[in-house]
Amino acid sequence: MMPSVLSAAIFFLSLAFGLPVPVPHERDSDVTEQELRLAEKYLKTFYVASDHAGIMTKKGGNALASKLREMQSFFDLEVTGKLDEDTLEVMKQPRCGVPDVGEYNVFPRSLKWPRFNLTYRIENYTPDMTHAEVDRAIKKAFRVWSEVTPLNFTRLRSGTADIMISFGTKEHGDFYPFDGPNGLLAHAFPPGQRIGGDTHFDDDETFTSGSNGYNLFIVAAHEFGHALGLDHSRDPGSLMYPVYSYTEPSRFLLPDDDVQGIQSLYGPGNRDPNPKHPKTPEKCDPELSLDAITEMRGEKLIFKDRFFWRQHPQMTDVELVLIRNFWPELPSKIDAAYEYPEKDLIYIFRGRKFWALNGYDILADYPKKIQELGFPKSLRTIDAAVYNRAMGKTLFFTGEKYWSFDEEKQTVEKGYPRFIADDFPGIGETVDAAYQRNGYIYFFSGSLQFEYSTWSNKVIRVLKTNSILWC
Ligand SMILES: [Ca+2]
Ligand SMILES: [Ca+2]
Ligand SMILES: [Ca+2]
Ligand SMILES: [Zn+2]
Ligand SMILES: [Zn+2]
Repeated sequence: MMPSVLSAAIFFLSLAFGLPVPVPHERDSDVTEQELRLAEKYLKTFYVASDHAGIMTKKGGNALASKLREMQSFFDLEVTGKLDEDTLEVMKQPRCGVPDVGEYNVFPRSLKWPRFNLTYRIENYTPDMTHAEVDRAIKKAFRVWSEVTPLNFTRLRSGTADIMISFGTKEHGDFYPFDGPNGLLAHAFPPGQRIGGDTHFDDDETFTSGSNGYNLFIVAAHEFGHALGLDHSRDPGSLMYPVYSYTEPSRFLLPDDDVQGIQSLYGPGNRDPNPKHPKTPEKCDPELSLDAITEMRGEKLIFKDRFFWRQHPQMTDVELVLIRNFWPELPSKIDAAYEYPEKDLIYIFRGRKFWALNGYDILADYPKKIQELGFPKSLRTIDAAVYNRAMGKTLFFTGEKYWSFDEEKQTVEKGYPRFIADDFPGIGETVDAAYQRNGYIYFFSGSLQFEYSTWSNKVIRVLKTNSILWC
């Protein structure tokens, strides 16, 4: 097995420097040699061919491009077969060392453990945390899975356990070396004899029980999913998504996608103490409602729960992204958002707080309180906000009323609040989200959106909310 992996690696290498990456994309001129090397290594490691011989016989750049397409499709990127900016961005994210595709050739596997009572042993410790902290993180990570299945995990202090847990660096005894800081964080072997189920952490990382470095509980919970037989998921909200993403451990809830996965192997347990399992929104759900919409530098960001969809103007597909992967400091769900293009800012509202963002950066001094904008102290939330460029005013909707805010003077205008139903007849009494385009305001309320003409002051069309996502 190893020689074929190795030869595939050599093949990719020669491909990289022998042939141009097959791509007429304007971004490619920006790809550095280092990025090209990263891309090859990434595809080689995580998109292992299920049939190496097959790849070897393919001609020219097709093999690399087809791996690239496979990877883009896995991450719901635009499938171009080219090394574009978005693709490189994903490749640079810290992640799990288990391949996304074709792993059955690399890590031979049986599907699941034949019994519910399993043992684990922590063979050594990282210097980053106390032993007690490591023990707690590992125990809590197993509990994620035992709570939703009939599985039980018992810790052994000596001898051989089903799941042997260790920290190591670089080559650490299994021919799947780690890579120094970042990149690969950990890997685990699927259920089976001997090395099966074993879980290794890259000790060149800084593991913590908080948000710095990599949270050991989060990484371990993901790896134990593999140790129990799960593959990577394409659902960006799931624990089994291959890219690391921090959640505060005390607030962690196992996402529904992972529950479905593990229960398809072991069935449900007797009693699930945390039956709330967050679902990832389905863009074409006919009942889809939205939290907020804003534009950002020509893209549309459409917020729903922990996520937003990114809609590029020239593309017919949308990308689903976790809010915290873009802005880790923002709350996990937001109320309202709008762009103020004059200052290249977007404003995000949650409860009485709001943030000003310039691209990935949150401006210093934020969050601020909405009272600072001139709203009464009694106001608890903003439902929706939309900036009217022609007038230089932002409309804030809350309950059945709305305010007009003068961006230039930074004050709420006199005579407000007014009733939504009086000034925007036909859109209903409350608004979930709104955005403006070409003299129309699009108001969203539940599963409906209203195309409202600001010239003729009336609703022109009523559409389904999900039509904004091309459903
Ligand atoms: Ca084992
Ligand atoms: Ca690493
Ligand atoms: Ca809202
Ligand atoms: Zn993984
Ligand atoms: Zn290992």
